Amino acid sequence: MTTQVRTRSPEAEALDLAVEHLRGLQDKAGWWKGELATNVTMDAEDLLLREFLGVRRAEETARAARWIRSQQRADGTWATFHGGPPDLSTTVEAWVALRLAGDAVDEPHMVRAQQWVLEHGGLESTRVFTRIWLALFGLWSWDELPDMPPELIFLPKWFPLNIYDWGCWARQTVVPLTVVNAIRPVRPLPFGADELRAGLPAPEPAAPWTWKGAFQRLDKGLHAYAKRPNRDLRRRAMHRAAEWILARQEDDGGWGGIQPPWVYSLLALHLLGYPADHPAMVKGFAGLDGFLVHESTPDGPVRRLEACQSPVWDTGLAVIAMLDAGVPADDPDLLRATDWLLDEEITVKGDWSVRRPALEPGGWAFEFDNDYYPDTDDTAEIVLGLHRIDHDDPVRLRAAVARGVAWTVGMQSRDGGWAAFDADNMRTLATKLPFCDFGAVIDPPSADVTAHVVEMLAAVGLSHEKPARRGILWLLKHQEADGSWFGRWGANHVYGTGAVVPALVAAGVHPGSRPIRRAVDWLVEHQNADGGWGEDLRSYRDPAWIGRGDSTASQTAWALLALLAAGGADEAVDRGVAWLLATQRSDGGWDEPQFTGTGFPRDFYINYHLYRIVFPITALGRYVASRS
Ligand code: R04
Repeated sequence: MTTQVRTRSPEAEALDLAVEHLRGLQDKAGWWKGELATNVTMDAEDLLLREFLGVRRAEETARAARWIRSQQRADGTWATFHGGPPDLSTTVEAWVALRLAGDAVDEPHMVRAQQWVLEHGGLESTRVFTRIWLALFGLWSWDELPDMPPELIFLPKWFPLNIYDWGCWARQTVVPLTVVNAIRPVRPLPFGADELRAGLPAPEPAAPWTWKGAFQRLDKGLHAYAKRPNRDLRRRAMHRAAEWILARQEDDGGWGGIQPPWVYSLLALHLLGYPADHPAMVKGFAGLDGFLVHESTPDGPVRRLEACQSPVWDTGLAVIAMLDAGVPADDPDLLRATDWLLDEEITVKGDWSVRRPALEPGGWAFEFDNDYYPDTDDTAEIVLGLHRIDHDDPVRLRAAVARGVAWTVGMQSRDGGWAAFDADNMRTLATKLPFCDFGAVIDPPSADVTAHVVEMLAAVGLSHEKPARRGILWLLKHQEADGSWFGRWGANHVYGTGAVVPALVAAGVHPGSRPIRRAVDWLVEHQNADGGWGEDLRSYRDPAWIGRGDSTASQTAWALLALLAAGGADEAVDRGVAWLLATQRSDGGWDEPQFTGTGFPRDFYINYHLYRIVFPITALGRYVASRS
């Protein structure tokens, strides 16, 4: 008789290796933070800001320019995501930044960019933000930009287009830009940008009975008013805007923890006369430096700017991943993460309280220091992790979890869904403004966020209460005709479906029910021949790409999370897991050049560098647990 030695499965081995890799990425203070990569408009605008303020230095210019050049493709263009189509506004901003760095118009890489821009509409066809940057240097006329007056800040919170009808990121961007726009500064450069003008005539105005046409006519009126505004009203509006901006500066010196409001707020304060040594300005610039990533390359050192940082989000996802991998609930690394997260709890009111004045603060934000903008998505993930932790101060932990849950419940929108940062932020009027030609401008409920919240409510035993039930109904109502769910903050239907199915099952929806089976069928139909899943970001603009794209580690994991929660589809699951094992690197991680995070559908995308490790660990962990 022979004794059987039970060897560990290859899946369990892969999981261990991945967990060790993840442990190695944790900061001593307890948090995880992967780089949040976006596109070169961050770096171009950084150089333009410093040029405008007269503080641009040669060495940082050289490093940023080196990075921008390294991202140019063979056709001379820049994209907004890895492998994406050329983007006109990004290419124009990169070209101007490289001119600033001293690249000559007739160097081959500049000619290629210029040629492509001219063939695709020129400066005239770029987004409003790009043309604002050009106007600051006299490369575009302020007269040919949509007007946005600072008096906007006086609109009461019930009036259409008031700033609290805008998504928090758009609100924080537009308030400082109204100040810039009222001052219309021009600081000429030693070069022009006429090389990029295609000579196109201004587009025909839209018909007056459409929203677009009506707003174009309103814009004409605003331009006329801007020439002779009521001086007293304007002065008070500028003063109010400055106060509003200063009241929202965070401890890290930034605004909302994201680059555009940060940069435009510094610009506005500067134009309002705040000197470079004013504490708000000093703090603002120092904090922005914390968003720089430095790297050495064969061509020399580079620097690039993160649009935003994700420590709370990444730490929450890493905690969940470790727990799903079977790491004990009192593991020292998990306890360090827990202590750090407990200290990050939001204890003050923010802009969200304008729509929910009676609601007590609680929950978590995305970043180190953005206390005025907690979000329900982060709060849901943090609670999903924390409530499973075996902490030596369980009273403190349970109280923080309870406050997070209560805050999130209070943030439910009136249609039963949840949005990320605000409740009831679904008036679409702002989206029709000529000024708003880029990104999302409002923050309505989405399937991915609602799913995370429903999953959290189920985890803390509240799935039978009214908020969760309304959330479940919201999700069922928003299932797409093909059986999937849309992904607002991750790419795309694979993310949405990967979030919703586990949430619905956790909340008690029967795995054999029709909505779940239709979602499973959709995932199985969209599995790649290699066993993985992938969905290209082009899917936001072109439905032909929905559910299609090269397999990636994070998207394969999302699909697996749904299939494992639903049960069945064993063959698809095994092939997906096999893909993860086959593509794992020897150090336990995965490569993922593809962007699988969404800032704004169609316009702004994110490569979260930790997604490639945390989601495969969660998926492998749940797989191993389900098969043992
Ligand atoms: C993944 C879900 C967590 N949570 C979303 C957080 C996303 C963090 O990354 C960004 C958020 C951003 N907001 N607004 C911008 C932005 C960029 C990010 C933004 C970008 C360009 C311009 C204006 C704003 F990287 Br112009 C909220 C739900």
